[in-house]
Amino acid sequence: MFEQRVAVVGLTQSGKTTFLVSLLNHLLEHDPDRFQLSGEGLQIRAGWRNEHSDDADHYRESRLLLNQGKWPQKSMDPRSYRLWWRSTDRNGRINTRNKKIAFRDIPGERLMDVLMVTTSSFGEWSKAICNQIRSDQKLSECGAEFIRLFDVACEGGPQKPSSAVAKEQISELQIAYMRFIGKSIGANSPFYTPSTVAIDENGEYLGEFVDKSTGKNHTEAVIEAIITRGDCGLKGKPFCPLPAGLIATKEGKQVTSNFKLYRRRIAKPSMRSLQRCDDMVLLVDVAQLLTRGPDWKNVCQSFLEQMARYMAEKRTAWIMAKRITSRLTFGLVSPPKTRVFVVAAQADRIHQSEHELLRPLVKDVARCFRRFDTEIELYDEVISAINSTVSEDAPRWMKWEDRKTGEPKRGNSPGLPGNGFADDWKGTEYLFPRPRPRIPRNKANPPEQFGMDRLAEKLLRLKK
Ligand SMILES: Nc1nc2c(ncn2[C@@H]2O[C@H](COP(=O)(O)OP(=O)(O)OP(=O)(O)O)[C@@H](O)[C@H]2O)c(=O)[nH]1
Ligand SMILES: [Mg+2]
Repeated sequence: MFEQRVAVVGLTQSGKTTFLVSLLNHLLEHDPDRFQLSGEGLQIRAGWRNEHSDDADHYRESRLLLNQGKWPQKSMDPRSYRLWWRSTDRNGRINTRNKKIAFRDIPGERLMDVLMVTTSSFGEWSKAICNQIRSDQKLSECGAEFIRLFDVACEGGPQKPSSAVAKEQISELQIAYMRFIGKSIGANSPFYTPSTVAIDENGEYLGEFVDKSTGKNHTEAVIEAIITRGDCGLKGKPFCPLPAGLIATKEGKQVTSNFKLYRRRIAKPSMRSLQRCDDMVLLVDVAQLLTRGPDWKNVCQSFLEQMARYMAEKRTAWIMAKRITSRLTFGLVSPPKTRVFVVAAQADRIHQSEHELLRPLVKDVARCFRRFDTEIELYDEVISAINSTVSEDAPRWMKWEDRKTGEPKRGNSPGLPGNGFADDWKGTEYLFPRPRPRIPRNKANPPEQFGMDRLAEKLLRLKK
């Protein structure tokens, strides 16, 4: 039986795991009044394909955390949630035969490795990373030392330096690159690749190694943790961007093989699961985006651009066969498109009266996908997986419970820009609530949501 594969992607903390926990909860315990699908009375019956899998256990643990007023934990490993489902009418008559669906959740950090699969060699990746650093104001501030050393190493031209010089230059560049990543993390930029710097190959999280007791500022503590852990690649096999002259040396070849091993073991498996999906749900936390400002948005956008290009390049045998058929039939049979749902997530952090203003903002962030309209079908949605605030009638006043203390709070949510991102937008002018999850007293009931039912309807192709 055909399995529908859905990849749920987005930067770290965009709300992927929470989205899936809520969606799975609504599908597994479907209540047509809380989750209305395609007209009245349509009922979903769904279950795990393997009740005892690690992934099913992970879902149950995350759901339990919600009951305790806590959000799901940060993801460290990729997960696949595999369900069967069918729909019935209000009298229990079966509408559809059993179908299979698999949802894929990847830690947001791994997406940052996308450049490793969209470039064809270590040299090309090195150039792409340097261009990325040079082209962004914040990144070029964080990476000034690295770029200076890179340019010095380039001055030698394409001829190989001596072995001793190459060794010294590579080790200086490696340290400078790790310092650059530390500064970038400290400056809240989402740019860090290889992503093992943040989550190593065994799923250990950098945050746990950052020693806050040393009296150093946060960025220095992050840099120290990165350099001590040395996880700029696989354990004991570090790499960083190198100029062509150094790549050609014996030492540079060793770094190239570290890069290739990383690409094979970490970057390709994560990214390939995206390329193989039938549908993609791309979550954008607009509240976070507005708060972080234009530098952050620029970095996000250039990564989305890479992802869009990668998705459009699908090369699975089936699609290739369809492409050939399409040519032979003069386009009468067209190859299937990947559906990409660009979602303004966590919309409950923004006053209800402003939700429609989220749409032009996410459209802007994901506009690069529009360029690939022969391969990608694009939708935009506004959702909250767990509606945890109450919007009052008074303009933009909201109520919620504090994320840490649970104390009741009331505040005025900042107004969203009316015509997309403004030219003079800095980020500092925005601050949105960070509530604790609001869960029904009756713990068997799935959480209140909005927009997820509309999205599920399209995802499951229930709407005629
Ligand atoms: N108000 C509100 N906050 C949400 C919602 N979904 C997620 N959040 C917030 O976003 C945080 C991150 O959510 P996750 O689901 O863990 O994010 P993720 O995308 O899986 O993050 P990684 O695992 O790091 O890739 C949560 O701890 C919540 O604070 C939502 O529907 N409403
Ligand atoms: Mg997660």
